[in-house]
Amino acid sequence: MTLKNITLVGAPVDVGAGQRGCLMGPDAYRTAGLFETLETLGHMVRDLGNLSPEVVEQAVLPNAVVKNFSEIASWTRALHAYARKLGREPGVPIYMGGDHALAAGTVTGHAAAAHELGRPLFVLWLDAHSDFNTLESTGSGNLHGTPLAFACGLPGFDGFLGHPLKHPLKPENVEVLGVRSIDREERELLVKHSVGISDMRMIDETGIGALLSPFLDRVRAANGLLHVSLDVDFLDPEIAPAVGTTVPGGVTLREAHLVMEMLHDSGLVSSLDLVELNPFLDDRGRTARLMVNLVGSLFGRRVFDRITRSF
Ligand code: NNH
Ligand code: MN
Ligand code: MN
Ligand code: MN
Repeated sequence: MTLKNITLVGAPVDVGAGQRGCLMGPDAYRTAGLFETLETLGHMVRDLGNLSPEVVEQAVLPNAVVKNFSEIASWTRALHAYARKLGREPGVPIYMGGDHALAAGTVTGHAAAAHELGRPLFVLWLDAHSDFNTLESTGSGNLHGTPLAFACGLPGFDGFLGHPLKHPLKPENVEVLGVRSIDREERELLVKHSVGISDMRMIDETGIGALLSPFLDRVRAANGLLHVSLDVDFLDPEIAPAVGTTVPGGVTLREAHLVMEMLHDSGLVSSLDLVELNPFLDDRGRTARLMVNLVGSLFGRRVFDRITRSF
C-alpha cells in the first residue's frame, strides 16, 4: 500500500448551513480518532489545527434571501489560498468541516493548484444534494447549497473571492453521486451545464461500483487529480444521524465502504472534504466514528487485512 503524507485542517464554519453546530465537526473528528486511525495505517499525519478567516467588508447581495454572505466569503478566501498552497505540495489534505460552504474555497483552491501543475481537476461530490444553486436560484439562502455552482464558474459569485474565478471546474469533470434532493431551478442548471449525476435510482439499478468505475477511469486516462467532497448526508440517516439536512433513502454502510475502497484502490484521490457533520445532533458519537471509519477505508484499511492480522 502506498503510504501518504496526510494533512488535517479544521474548517469550523457553520453559517453556510441552516442549522448551527457544524463548527464542532473538526473536534469531533479528532475525538473520534481520525489522526490515530490514519497513523495506525502507516501514513505520515500532521494536524495543522483550525483555520480562521480574514475579515471581509460587507458585500452587496444579488438576492436578499442569501444568509451570511460576508462570513462565507471570508472563509472562501482563506480556504482557497490554503488549498491552493497545499495542492501544489505532495500529500493529501483532509479538510475537516464545517458545513459544505467550505468547498467553495477548497475545490477552487485545488482547481487553481491543479492548473499550476498542468493537470485537470476532477471532483467526486458524495451528497444527498447537488449544491448547484446560484446566489439567484437559492430558495433557502443557505450558502452550503451553492459551492459546486461557484466552483464550476456559474455567474454571480465574484463576491466570494473578490474577483472572478480564474480556474473553474469543467462540469463534465464532476460526478455527483448519491443525490436525492434537487431544487427545481437547480435541476435546470445541472442539465444546462451537463454536470455528471448519479442519483439513488441509478445506484439501485446499476450498483454504486459500476457507476463509480467509469468516472475513475476517466480521471486516470486524463492524468487528473481527484478531489472528493463527502457530505455526511450522502449516507442514510439511519446510520448517520448527525446532519442538519437528513434525506431518507441514502447510501448504505456497504455501499459507502465500497466507494471508499474503490477510491483507495484507484490511488487517485488528491484531496478530501469531510463536511456537514453536526456533532450537536449525533447519537453518542456514532456518526463521527462512522465517518472516521470510512476515511480509514479510503486510506487503505481492509476487512481482509484485519482478519489476516488478528488471526
Ligand atoms: N438544495 C438545498 C438548498 O440550497 C439544500 C442544500 N443542503 C445541503 N446540501 N445540505 O448538501 O438550500
Ligand atoms: Mn452538501
Ligand atoms: Mn493560473
Ligand atoms: Mn447534502
